[in-house]
Amino acid sequence: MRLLLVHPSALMYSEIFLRLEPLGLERVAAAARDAGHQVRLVDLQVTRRSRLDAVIDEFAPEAVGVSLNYLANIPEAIEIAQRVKQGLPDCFVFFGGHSVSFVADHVLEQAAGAVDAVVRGEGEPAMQPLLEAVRDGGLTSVPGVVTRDGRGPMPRMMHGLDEPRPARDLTAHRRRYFIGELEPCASIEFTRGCPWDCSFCSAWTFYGRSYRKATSEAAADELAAIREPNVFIVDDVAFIRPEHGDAIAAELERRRIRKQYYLETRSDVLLRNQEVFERWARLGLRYMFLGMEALDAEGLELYRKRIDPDENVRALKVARNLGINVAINLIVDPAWDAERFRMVREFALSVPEIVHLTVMTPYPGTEIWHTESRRLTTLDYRLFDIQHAVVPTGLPLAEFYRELVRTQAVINRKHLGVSTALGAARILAGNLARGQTNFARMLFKFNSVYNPDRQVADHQRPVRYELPLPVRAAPGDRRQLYVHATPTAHRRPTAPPVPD
Ligand code: B12
Ligand code: SF4
Repeated sequence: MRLLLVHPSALMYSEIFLRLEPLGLERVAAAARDAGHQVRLVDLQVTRRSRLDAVIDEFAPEAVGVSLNYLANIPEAIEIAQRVKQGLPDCFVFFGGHSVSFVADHVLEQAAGAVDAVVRGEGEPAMQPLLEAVRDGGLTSVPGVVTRDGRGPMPRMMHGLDEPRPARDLTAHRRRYFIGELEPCASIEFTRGCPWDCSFCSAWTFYGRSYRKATSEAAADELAAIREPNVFIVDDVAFIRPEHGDAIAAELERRRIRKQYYLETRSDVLLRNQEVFERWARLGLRYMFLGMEALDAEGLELYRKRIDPDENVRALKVARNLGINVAINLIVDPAWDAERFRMVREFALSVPEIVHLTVMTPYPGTEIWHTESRRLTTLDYRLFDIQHAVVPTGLPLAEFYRELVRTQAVINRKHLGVSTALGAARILAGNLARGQTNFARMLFKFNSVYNPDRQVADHQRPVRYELPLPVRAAPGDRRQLYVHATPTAHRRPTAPPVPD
């Protein structure tokens, strides 16, 4: 069967800092190819929409799958589905990915026939049975599949991560993937899932707090096959298990593989497993993203981060000593007043780290979706990108965005200040010499994208597609939030103990 897989456009507010390959979609593509299908992939993060239209016309796909990790992409995905059906009414159109797994029935209704099915959960195991069922019938017996006529059994998780290897050969324009100065940059997955349970996050509900690892041999084989000099490790929390990080490092040392790395982790994991991060710093670990989320104990408790402010401060010191650049994330509570923004600006200017701000947003699949949702001021999918306020703001909305953007601008200027610019100039010159322009564009694009008037105007746009109104979940059994069936053999098999 001819299968076309599509990743929607980048969300504007994140495109400035990074744009990365659609790793999940590449794995789905590999699973379909292993099952004998002919597969093409179009990533609209780096390809014009007109190119997608051309591929649809030339390739005449029999099935089209769209990746929906991000809620804010749902309206665009529905429009793509409509476009496909207009030209190819018999083509089977399906959606899959993180976010759509939590709102599958609703999206099928909204698409009004343009989408034939949503695949919930991990896509790899679904591809072979799904495409067989498209040809032979029996869609509603495929695990994870939801159609307007019924749904298959709950999706099951894969046992390991080693196979299939992402079909990186299907992504064109790979030079356009970057994160900060690391360009071009590929992505890799060493582990999947997270054993913690933060209240604002859906990573743990999607994977049911399970935690699976690639073998060190497979991880090293994959890294050896990656052509880019830079690699973003997509794991939710890197190196939870130090022996796993060490085993991969040992393979890389043995094979003399050297690249520059960017990863995400938690302060407590860094403090506990300093040696493994030190070893990776020697192997090329340059950047680390720490989701600190709040500066005070009260905020950390509210988000159920299970970390105290002192651990965060100590983790920053450790990272500095290791020579790793750190980006910190802080969650902006829409209730903040001007004084609170001022304090955050003061903090951001007092530390050498890069500080990112994201606005607290209840997403389907998170606990706060059920507790905060009665306060939602909008159901416009496009505003659920953690750069807009979707619950009431303490300040008038326009003033809230002015404070938010002012704070982001102060932080941005700090990093583009004279000394940084001098340091950046060397990197910039090197990247430009290699024909890499993403970092250069990032340095100059900030003011055109981050603009309070534009953010307020985003709330005034006519809304065609809205999120479903959340149902209040019964307190108690949080497993009701899980996407996959969780057989006992799969539940947190190797995760460290995390208090319930
Ligand atoms: C790596 C990552 C990124 C990377 C790379 C994104 C990319 N290009 O793919 C970067 C750093 C760029 C990023 C950015 C953002 N991210 Co992000 N990201 C992740 C993270 C940690 C892992 C995703 C990943 O690569 N996993 C590994 C691959 C193999 O799995 P996968 O992509 O999920 O794909 C599997 C399934 O989803 C499914 N699948 C996926 N696509 C398809 C398609 C079909 C047809 C089918 C059948 C199945 C299928 O099958 C795949 C294989 O099993 C997730 C959290 C998580 N654990 O999922 C958050 C997450 C997806 N991100 C999130 C957010 C909020 C963002 C940002 C908005 C943050 C910001 N401040 O701007 C931006 C927006 C980016 C954009 N689109 O412009 C949220 C999504 C919230 C939501 N409900 O919309 C998540 C869930 C994190 C969270 N804790 O809440 N992100
Ligand atoms: S530790 Fe990170 S990935 Fe895990 S639940 Fe918390 S925010 Fe999500």
